[in-house]
Amino acid sequence: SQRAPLETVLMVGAPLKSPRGQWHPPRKPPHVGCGVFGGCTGDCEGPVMLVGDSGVGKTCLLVRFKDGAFLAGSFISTVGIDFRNKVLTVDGVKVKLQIWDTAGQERFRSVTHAYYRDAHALLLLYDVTNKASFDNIQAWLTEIHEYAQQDVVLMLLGNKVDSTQDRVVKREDGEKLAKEYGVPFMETSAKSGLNVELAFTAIAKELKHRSMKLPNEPKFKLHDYVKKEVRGSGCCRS
Ligand SMILES: Nc1nc2c(ncn2[C@@H]2O[C@H](COP(=O)(O)OP(=O)(O)OP(=O)(O)O)[C@@H](O)[C@H]2O)c(=O)[nH]1
Ligand SMILES: [Mg+2]
Repeated sequence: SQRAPLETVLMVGAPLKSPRGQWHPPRKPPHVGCGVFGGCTGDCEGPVMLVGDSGVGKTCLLVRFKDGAFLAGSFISTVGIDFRNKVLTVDGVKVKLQIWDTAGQERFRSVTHAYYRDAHALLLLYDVTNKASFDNIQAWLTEIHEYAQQDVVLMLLGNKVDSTQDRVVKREDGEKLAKEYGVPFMETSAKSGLNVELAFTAIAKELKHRSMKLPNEPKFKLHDYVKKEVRGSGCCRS
């Protein structure tokens, strides 16, 4: 039978506060391979977690990747966290990615904190039409440093590059920030689909490589791969 498109774990209206007034994180999904949240069994990679300010396009990026569609219309802010799986083929091998779509709103921050530790990869997003979302990247990186595993795979994404008229963050600014922190970077559009598949494929390749640990295979270099494969949004980049 078909699953509902959004496997919302924390339902709207569910009590978010414990009697003591503290945030009540939803129960974590079982670790990769347990098969409860969408049938990931065996060679499942991830979890890959999407983080960044509210409205930067995390859910839309995931929907574009998962279903090849753009969620136009009114903005439905994520409550708590959503989980989705997607199978993709990496170097001829089928890889199941488990993806966690977090809520960017401040009031869910402690929910997000509870999930960092189990994430194998993080896609950190800002919105190129929203300067504040870009300025907040440093704070997100501080948080990631505090809560995530030290060897977590991290990538910075500047989303909504289709909105050329409203762009306020230049590609060079994103590149500079990413370089400063030593993380791979690309610009994306959930609307046009630019680089969406690539972002997840790059992560999947890195995770697959790490999990297989083949001694004779040359090390996969995420930075180099992204640099080689990334496409620009402008008219004149090749
Ligand atoms: N033009 C354009 N709009 C986008 C793009 N991605 C998302 N949007 C719009 O931005 C708004 C927010 O998108 P969401 O994906 O729901 O944002 P989010 O990051 O999941 O927000 P939270 O769930 O609150 O954390 C929606 O109105 C989307 O239609 C994009 O690539 N281009
Ligand atoms: Mg969302």
